[in-house]
Amino acid sequence: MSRLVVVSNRVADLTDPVQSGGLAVALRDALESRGGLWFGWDGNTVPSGTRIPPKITKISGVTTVTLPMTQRDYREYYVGFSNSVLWPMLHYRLDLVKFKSGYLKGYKRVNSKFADALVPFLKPDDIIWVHDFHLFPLGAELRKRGCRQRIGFFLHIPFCPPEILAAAPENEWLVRTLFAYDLVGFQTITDLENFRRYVEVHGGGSTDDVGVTSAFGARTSIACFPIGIDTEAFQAMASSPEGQARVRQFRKRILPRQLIIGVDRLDYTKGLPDRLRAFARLLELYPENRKTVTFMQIAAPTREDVVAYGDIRAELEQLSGAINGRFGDFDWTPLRYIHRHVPRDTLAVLFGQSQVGFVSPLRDGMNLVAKEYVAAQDSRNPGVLVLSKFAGAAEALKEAVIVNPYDVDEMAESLQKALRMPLKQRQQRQKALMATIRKHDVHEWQQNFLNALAKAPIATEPGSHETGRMGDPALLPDGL
Ligand code: GDG
Repeated sequence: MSRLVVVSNRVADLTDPVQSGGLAVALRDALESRGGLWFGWDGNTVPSGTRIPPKITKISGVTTVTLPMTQRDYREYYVGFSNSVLWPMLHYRLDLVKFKSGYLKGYKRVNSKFADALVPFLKPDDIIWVHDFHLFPLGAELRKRGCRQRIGFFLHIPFCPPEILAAAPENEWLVRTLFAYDLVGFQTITDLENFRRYVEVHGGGSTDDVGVTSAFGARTSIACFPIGIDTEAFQAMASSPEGQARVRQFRKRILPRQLIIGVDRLDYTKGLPDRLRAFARLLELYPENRKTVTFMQIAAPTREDVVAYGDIRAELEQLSGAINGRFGDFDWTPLRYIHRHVPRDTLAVLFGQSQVGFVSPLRDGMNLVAKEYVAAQDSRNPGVLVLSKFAGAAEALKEAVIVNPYDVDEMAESLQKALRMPLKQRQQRQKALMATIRKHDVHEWQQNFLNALAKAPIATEPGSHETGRMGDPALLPDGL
């Protein structure tokens, strides 16, 4: 079997079980099961002009190759083009796009640096799997350097409609770079359709019925690969005796009869302010929930150098203070808002102990929390998942209580419905949801993507496949 080379913006610390990114959790699993190499940023910044060679580490069959980023690259590529242009844009939030000169140049520069640093580690028969919006042009950069391996790309976040993407600087260039990959994977049919429409409108493109799309005078394959979780492992974590004991202790202290839980990175795409408002509305409309229901929202810190994240944080702090001030009492805190990372096993147990999992993103590629919540339930007395129709996960998790995350009243009604749902109905829904996440788990996701990549017709990108020096075993760094 060919060696798997995963490339993502950030390489997770494989020794740290407290990972908060969905991507990190899924990829660690893919690499551990096949063996391979994971290449990307180590999370550190160094002064501009500093040159530090890549660091090579081996952990349980996985080699990680990481490099730091200069402060300028961090500002222009990471905070700038990736997180202040592409992230809001692809989540349909043109209003939050902040474009400054230097951002696009920085994005191109870092993709080119990544390619330079990666090429010496590649072997001719590697399968290369590039992840996410930070690295759209990496495939094209690798091709320029003579890489002829199969290269696939998976977009973890939504692909917005062409009408929105058209507002991005050099959007045609950006989409055209995807044609250097042999396979481009999306989370949902909606994303795939948006891409297909974009290449039709802007690239004079067309897609045949096996998913080969031709545009801009080039060709690639496109398909949907909805990401899953390691369902069995998460289920086991939720029922671990240590975790259960920790949460029993905790329940004694806060004593809610019913718990609603939300867990997210603190991101404006996750719909947190209206989620909090929906909880307040629940207490207003159905006062019987006062003193008996607590809403715990865990919002892990993320991307704190991006201005929009500071704004959303301030809004949530203000809102949670207002809700507790208005409804709280000596013996009851309605909202527990926790702005920090919580260990993964504690999350799993908390999910299992909650009557409602409240997942209301305004737009989300998939949303793994929704699937984790389902995995953590006890089938004899399961909680209810309340899920935004704009999460990619809603395409498959049809037995959840589906809500419009922009409609606060509707969400409040749905919370009430979930809190009062009869046992039989909860069990039926849980059974169906569990069957879906068992069948379509992270193992299936990896296998489907990698099988499709192995079979995809070779992409054609003008001038992309000329021979190069890379892949010569004599040039590989020691030990690889
Ligand atoms: C991107 C896409 C897509 C959260 N807080 C803590 C914590 N988490 C974990 C969750 C879950 C993961 O982080 C979040 O995954 P999501 O899928 O919900 O969201 P993103 O981070 O935005 O991920 C998304 C995903 O990529 C995969 O393709 O589904 O749409 O946006 O696993 O449990 N984990 C710990 N402490 C926390 O405080 N340990």
